[in-house]
Amino acid sequence: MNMPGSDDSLHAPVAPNYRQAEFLTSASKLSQCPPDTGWEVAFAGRSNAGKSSAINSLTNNKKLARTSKTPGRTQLLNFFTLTETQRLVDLPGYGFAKVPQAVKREWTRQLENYLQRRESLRGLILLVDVRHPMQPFDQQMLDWALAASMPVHILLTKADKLKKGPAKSTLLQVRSSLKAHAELVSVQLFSALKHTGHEELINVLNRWLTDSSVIDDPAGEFDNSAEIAGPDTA
Ligand SMILES: Nc1nc2c(ncn2[C@@H]2O[C@H](COP(=O)(O)OP(=O)(O)OP(=O)(O)O)[C@@H](O)[C@H]2O)c(=O)[nH]1
Ligand SMILES: [Mg+2]
Repeated sequence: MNMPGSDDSLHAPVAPNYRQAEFLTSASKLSQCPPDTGWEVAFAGRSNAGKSSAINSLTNNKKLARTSKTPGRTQLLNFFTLTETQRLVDLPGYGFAKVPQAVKREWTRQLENYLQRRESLRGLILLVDVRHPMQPFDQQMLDWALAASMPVHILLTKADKLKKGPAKSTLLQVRSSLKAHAELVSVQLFSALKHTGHEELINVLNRWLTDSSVIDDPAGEFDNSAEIAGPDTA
């Protein structure tokens, strides 16, 4: 066990250079994930929403995360290192169609496991197709995150598919519908194809990936699963 102050991972890191992202490992369940320390942000969303494309656009590396026209391309949790203590995670999409029910159920279970137990997870980037905003699955993910006090930043993706006016009005509509949760939830337009929306996204990622609040825990044992379990574990 690390003594407070004796471990570099207990010091808040500086904002990373996203272009230095490198593939670390894939996991099909929580036990296969890399050590749960440091700062991690996960990209979630329906299958085909553009999670892998967004990571590639952000890191300026077309080959980093595998993308596909076929929904369900990303079937594992894929981890990318930014620095020794900061990571991005490409999650499998939910709502994928062409896999057997049993496989679907197992993926959903592993995804939930990850979201509820991963202590280094600092926030969720939720990708939603701007043409079909906030479908039931998206709402479910958002509800889970809110219940867990997990910050969520919504990317309305494929913004290039709409004209500026309709894209902007979708943004305002979604933002207004989530006004009550403004402390935890933010929304922006994004296009991996046109590489637009990077600055706004990077601002959010930098904030989460350099969040020092966890370091204030004197024992260095901050546990965000406690927030999910309830106040009696605090
Ligand atoms: N026009 C446009 N197409 C996009 C954009 N982002 C992704 N796509 C396309 O959408 C499809 C799905 O993209 P992926 O990045 O593989 O989606 P994903 O969310 O990782 O999908 P799964 O791994 O199946 O969950 C691909 O054909 C991409 O080229 C975008 O911003 N604009
Ligand atoms: Mg993918």
